[in-house]
Amino acid sequence: MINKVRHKQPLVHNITNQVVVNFTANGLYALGAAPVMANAVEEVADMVKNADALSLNIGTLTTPQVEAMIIAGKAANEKGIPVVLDPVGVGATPFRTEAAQKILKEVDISIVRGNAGEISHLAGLDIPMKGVDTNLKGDNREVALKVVKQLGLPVIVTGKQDVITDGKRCYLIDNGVELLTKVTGAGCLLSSVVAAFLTTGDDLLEAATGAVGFYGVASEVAAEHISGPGSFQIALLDAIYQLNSDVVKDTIKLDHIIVS
Ligand code: ATP
Ligand code: TZP
Ligand code: MG
Ligand code: MG
Repeated sequence: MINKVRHKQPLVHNITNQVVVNFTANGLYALGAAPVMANAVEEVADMVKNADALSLNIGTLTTPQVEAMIIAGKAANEKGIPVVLDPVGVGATPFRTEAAQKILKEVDISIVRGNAGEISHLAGLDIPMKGVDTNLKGDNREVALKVVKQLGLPVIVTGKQDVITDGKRCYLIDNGVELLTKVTGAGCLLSSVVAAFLTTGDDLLEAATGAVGFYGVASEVAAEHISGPGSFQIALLDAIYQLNSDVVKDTIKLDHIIVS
């Protein structure tokens, strides 16, 4: 899949938060994809016409941005390109929660990616949030399987263990390093990497799992020769750029369960 992404160089249209715009664009370039950031309600539908995937991220949401996401999402649905939703901090405020629900109602989302707290909130479970982070500890698999039923669409729950499920199949990935939680945008970039992988034409759940596994292995490579979060952030971009499929195959810690 990574070779397909690098060959295709898909254009990923991101409507994302102010914190991670630059990191997300650089991460997509490092991956071999092409980023574009466009937020204006006047242009998002036109931008989607050129895009291969759409990544929606509610991290620093405003009312016009919600409107732009819905316009872009509908245009993406019409075109038949994948749409990823990262519900950053959903549950932290009523505005975010209502906006996320509205986007889910109006747009056909291909897959949602978030931490366990965010994903739980989307499904109406009341989990304490600390800003955009969650203190929720426990089994991500349990959360994912509960939530996927309620939401009725595929989910990626990330954390120490990553769970990718559509309610029938469930992939578990145990790669990744804790330093990812000390770099802002590590999750947001992953959501856009998932969007890029969904353009390969592979089975959606397998493509999403490929993206999450690739990213986890890249983070492990990046963590090998760094001194802290600053150099790790740069090393992660370099690892995403350099990582080849053989290393991913040798390093990925992947498990697969059939749910039903
Ligand atoms: P948050 O908003 O809580 O920081 P996030 O949106 O940044 O969440 P994460 O859940 O941190 O997203 O996932 C981003 C990446 O970090 C994923 O690849 C995940 O596997 C990895 N990750 C998160 N926590 C850990 C951990 N404790 N150990 C190893 N990898 C982790
Ligand atoms: N505040 C609003 S959006 C954002 C912060 C800190 C970035 C969140 O990034 P991630 O990838 O969820 O850690
Ligand atoms: Mg994070
Ligand atoms: Mg996040």
